[in-house]
Amino acid sequence: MNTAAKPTIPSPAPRSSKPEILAEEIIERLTYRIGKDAKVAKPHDWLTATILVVRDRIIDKWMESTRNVYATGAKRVYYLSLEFLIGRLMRDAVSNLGLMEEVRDALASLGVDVAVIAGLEPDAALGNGGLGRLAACFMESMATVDVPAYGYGIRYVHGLFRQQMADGWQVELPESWLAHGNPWEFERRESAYEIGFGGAVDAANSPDGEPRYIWKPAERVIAAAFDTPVVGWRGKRVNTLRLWSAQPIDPILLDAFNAGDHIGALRESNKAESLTRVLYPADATPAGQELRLRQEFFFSSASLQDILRRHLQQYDDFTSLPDKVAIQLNDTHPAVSVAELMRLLCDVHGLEFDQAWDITRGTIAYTNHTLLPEALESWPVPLFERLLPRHMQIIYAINAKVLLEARKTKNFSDTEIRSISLIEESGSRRVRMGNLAFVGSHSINGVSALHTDLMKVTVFADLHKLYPDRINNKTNGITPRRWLQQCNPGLTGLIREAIGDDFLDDAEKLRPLDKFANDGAFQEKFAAVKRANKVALANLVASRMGVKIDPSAMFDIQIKRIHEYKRQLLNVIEAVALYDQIRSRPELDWVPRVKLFAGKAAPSYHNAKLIIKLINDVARTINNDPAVRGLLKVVFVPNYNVSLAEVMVPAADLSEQISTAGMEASGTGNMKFGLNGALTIGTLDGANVEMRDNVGEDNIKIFGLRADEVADLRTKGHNPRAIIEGSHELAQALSAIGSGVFSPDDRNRYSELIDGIYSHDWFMVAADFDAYAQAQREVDDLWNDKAAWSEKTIRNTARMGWFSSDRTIRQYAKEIWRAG
Ligand code: B1N
Repeated sequence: MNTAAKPTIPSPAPRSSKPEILAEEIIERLTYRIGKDAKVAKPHDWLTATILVVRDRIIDKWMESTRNVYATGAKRVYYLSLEFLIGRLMRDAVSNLGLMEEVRDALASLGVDVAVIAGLEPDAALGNGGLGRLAACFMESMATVDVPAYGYGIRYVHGLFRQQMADGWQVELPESWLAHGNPWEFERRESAYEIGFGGAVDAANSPDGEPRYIWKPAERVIAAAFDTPVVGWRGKRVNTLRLWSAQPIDPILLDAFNAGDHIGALRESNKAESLTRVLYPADATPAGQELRLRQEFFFSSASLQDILRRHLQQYDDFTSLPDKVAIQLNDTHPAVSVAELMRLLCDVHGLEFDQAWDITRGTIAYTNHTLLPEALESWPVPLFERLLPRHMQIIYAINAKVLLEARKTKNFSDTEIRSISLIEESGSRRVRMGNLAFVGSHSINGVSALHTDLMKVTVFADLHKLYPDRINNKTNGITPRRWLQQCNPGLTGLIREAIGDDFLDDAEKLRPLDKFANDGAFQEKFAAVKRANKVALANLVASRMGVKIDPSAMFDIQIKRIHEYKRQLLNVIEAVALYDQIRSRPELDWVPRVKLFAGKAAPSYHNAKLIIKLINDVARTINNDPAVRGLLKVVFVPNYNVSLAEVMVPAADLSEQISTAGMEASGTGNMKFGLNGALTIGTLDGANVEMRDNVGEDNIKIFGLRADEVADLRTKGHNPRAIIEGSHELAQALSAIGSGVFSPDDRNRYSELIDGIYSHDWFMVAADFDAYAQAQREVDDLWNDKAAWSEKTIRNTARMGWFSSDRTIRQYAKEIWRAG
């Protein structure tokens, strides 16, 4: 042992933020880290050099944040998510550090345009949609409201596919966000864990006579950590996003290689690396393959081993785990954590089952994001048993305990027992991950008030009866830094002029803007900002697609994953109906509209891909018809991602949030549009309900069936054919689409899609059509009253502050985590 006194190591001097110093450092990184002469540096080199300089300004805070948690013994929050849809990071980091102008000036002095290099940063798409983007907003808000937190996920080499259009059809191309390296991340070679799969379980008797079980996996891989710092607003706190990458235990089998089997020598290595190679492109659609379960276990096990190691190092035993650690499961994707935490506590650290169970439930909490039955994860028992034999045993043991409790304390009937069991017994036997997550958690939350209420009476009705105080609501939110300040600097500037800066630190302080809603001069400025944002979007559409759109038309936008329940189909059918009307009543005063769509379809989701093709077919026909005289345009913007949303959201006049009531758990795009001063047309679904409560019913256009009415119609049955026959407009639009008016090259292309509406209309497209079309015409009338329109949109911005993810995170911290 080294007994010599440790030398005092001085801390590095704080970094200056003067533009001259920043410029000097950028040149120094360019030269010594990237090895490029400024004369020949490419825009990408400037970007990397700039990120390295910005990153340095984060590191001191990062270390300080970490040291503080150790020193104070504060509780740590771990957010386990298979998806983090973070998008670009530079503007976010620079803006949160308050260095926007300095960095711009520094780069300008070097002849570099910050906007140009910022546009080169890859959009990190390690997620599909709302669930992944929520995780990213939460990371930023946890740093902002000073919650010590780690995000844990997977470092996919290929994020969500790039979407291209080929003759109006979606084509998926691989996305390689790491192609130019990733200057934000730090590889942590010391934080690596072994993850096992398969094999068998050995039983042995411990000294106290209790049986002990030891899992002997047949396969093992290494989970290696890559850390990205996450800076909160005003650089207050810096948390860590830790993403796991799979690596082989033996990078190359030399015996095989030397024997001439060069491919076989790399087999293990390829197999390991394939684990974290791609993100599953499923969004509320099933992703039931073995590799997916392997990914789920891989990142859950690595994260839990890391959490327990850190805890043990600081606190020496596990009884304090629930007091010092909160683990939040983002949906059921990490639900195997319940069994893995039990295994680590019992088999590896020697705790008794019952004690481990109390600790597990005290530590873990679960967020549910969907009620769609097809999206609820379950795994075939034989697969689970083969891949995770010890976990299967533990799940049976947990099941026995819970079912016994239900029989004894609540007298549950056989039907109730069947519905709460962790094993689905009808048909082929399957492990129900939702039930596992539920029983292993002290808190189960939904993501909007309506969704939480529905959870209690649908999927989790019987579990809710057994544990009536576990289900709670945490309505989603969005970070106002990215979704107002950064994506809409024009509006941010205007608000600051009007009401000062308080709202920058607390979005609910947008409220004083309400006073300006009727102020004519302010209305004009507000409209001018919107117009500038529309011009920017029009330029993007022109340069990317060669389509001209008129910024003085109403921009009516629906951007989100393509899914039947989200009803892009309803929107495009209404466009067809409007097209008919414009042609048959050309003398009327039609409001010029541009209907913009964007979104990706799961590659295996046939109807979703067909809907994309339909939008493009309809767009081609309408946009090329001189009879429309430019009064209606339809545009499908390809490759929707976070960066595209940052341009489209600020440019929207009308936000389409039109899901079949009861099916969209919350939605978060709805909030982004409202905050940026768009009017919402929507159903009473998900968080739309709370948006109406906040902005007031005069400032949102609600239409259509409510969730309970949808449920009623579905049980009683409705007659879509009769509805269609009773609606001339709808009948005509459906018949045009179904008979091939928009697809002369393949007249039957849409016949099945349209038949679905006639025969069952599961998503209530026919049932809601008339109400939707009428609501759209009312929106037209409002548009014609410029002052009324302005007033409503200003009130939306003023009253959306509650939907800040800072509010959401404070509620999680207080009511679930008891942390921060
Ligand atoms: O989560 C969002 C909500 O705002 C949306 O309403 C909801 O649809 C979305 C399996 C999902 N629910 N379920 C998923 C994603 C990937 C996957 O493989 C399911 N995404 C949602 C945030 O709460």
